[in-house]
Amino acid sequence: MADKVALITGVTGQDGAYLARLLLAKGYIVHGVKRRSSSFNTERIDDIYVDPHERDISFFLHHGDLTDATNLIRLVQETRPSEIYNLGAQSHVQVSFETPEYTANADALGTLRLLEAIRILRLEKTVRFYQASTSELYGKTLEVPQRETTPFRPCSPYAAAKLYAYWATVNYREAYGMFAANGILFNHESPVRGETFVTRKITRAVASIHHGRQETLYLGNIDVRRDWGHARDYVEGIWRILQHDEADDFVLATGEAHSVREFAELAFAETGRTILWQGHGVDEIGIDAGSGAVLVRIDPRYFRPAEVDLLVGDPSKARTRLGWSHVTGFKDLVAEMVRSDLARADNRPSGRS
Ligand code: NDP
Ligand code: GDR
Repeated sequence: MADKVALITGVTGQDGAYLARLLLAKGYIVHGVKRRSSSFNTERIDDIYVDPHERDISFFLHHGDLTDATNLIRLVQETRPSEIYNLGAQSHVQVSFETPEYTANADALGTLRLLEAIRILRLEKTVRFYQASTSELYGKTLEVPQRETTPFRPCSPYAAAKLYAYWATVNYREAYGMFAANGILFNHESPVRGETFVTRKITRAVASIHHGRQETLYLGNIDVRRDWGHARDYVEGIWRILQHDEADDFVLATGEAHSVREFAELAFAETGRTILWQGHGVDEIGIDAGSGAVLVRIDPRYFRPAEVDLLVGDPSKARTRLGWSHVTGFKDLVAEMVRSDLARADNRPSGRS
């Protein structure tokens, strides 16, 4: 197993950080691609980074960007990976409505550039390629739960870009015999989830309010339902997808849906708080704010131009063919995220989308 070499785009993100750890623990040499940034963006992987002057290093970082084709070709050429995990993306659905062209460039064309890099270097028979596809592809589909055969119906620039990447991956598999596989992953979270995704925004607010640094939390649509799992479990599934004997596409999900409202209520309950919901069409629940209840206001600024109401996955194929299923359930996920944010001393107020 000594010769397994992985190249991970998006290594500084939530999944990249969990996957790099998993692969290092399995004995891989891991090359991660990080973007140039004017401030540090490696917080999630600082503890596994080793000074390049040390000996016997297995984790390397390289500057790169999915919008830069020559850079990607050079990185693949220099690192000679046996497995490429394309996790890099502009991954925020709401932000994609504001930056649709950039999102298409990084998420759709970025995937194509990486696939082409493999082909240009004639590595299509030696490299295994993983594409970070998403339940957002299902968008407004009416089929519940969603599985690998469910028709896609994307409804954001992010999902449309990821749809292109999904089909490019399938096409390179069919056209060039490349081991190229999609993981269609439903929402997965963790204590290092990006701070502007709703789960982390809520758990950070629980901590800020508990420590007296914030009074009110503002949220958008709280009735949408998602299938939330833990990133730790999902990176194990990602790895298994590339170890399978044939390249294929797999849904990774828990099979359970919960609303944003439920997530928030459970999270605040961790610190013994109830919620007084206010604003924009929510039924104001008749409790006295003076009783220790937390004020959560609905703010239309967080509504999306088009919304996905319900996503819940059927992970049967991954269970039967990969032996994968989630370990951490919804309640434990919420509790772990709240505990982690309570323990962080540096919580700033949680206000952004
Ligand atoms: P994050 O937003 O936490 O991480 C995204 C990563 O991509 C970061 O490392 C980011 O760098 C990097 N990145 C952004 N733009 C570029 C670019 N132009 N070139 C190179 N790298 C770039 O996402 P997650 O870890 O949560 O998700 C990983 C992947 O899985 C993404 O592709 C996402 O769309 C997809 N996905 C995620 C799901 C989830 O629930 N988490 C579910 C389904 C799919 P920087 O740190 O500098 O911003
Ligand atoms: P999502 O995650 O769009 O599913 O994409 P996000 O946590 O941003 O939103 C989930 C749902 O919560 C609603 N919502 C809010 N969302 C945010 N961010 N902020 C709010 O204040 C708020 N209030 C309500 C949203 O409208 C939405 O319905 C994530 C990303 O990781 C993608 O990259 C990935 O592909 C999908 O999950 C699966």
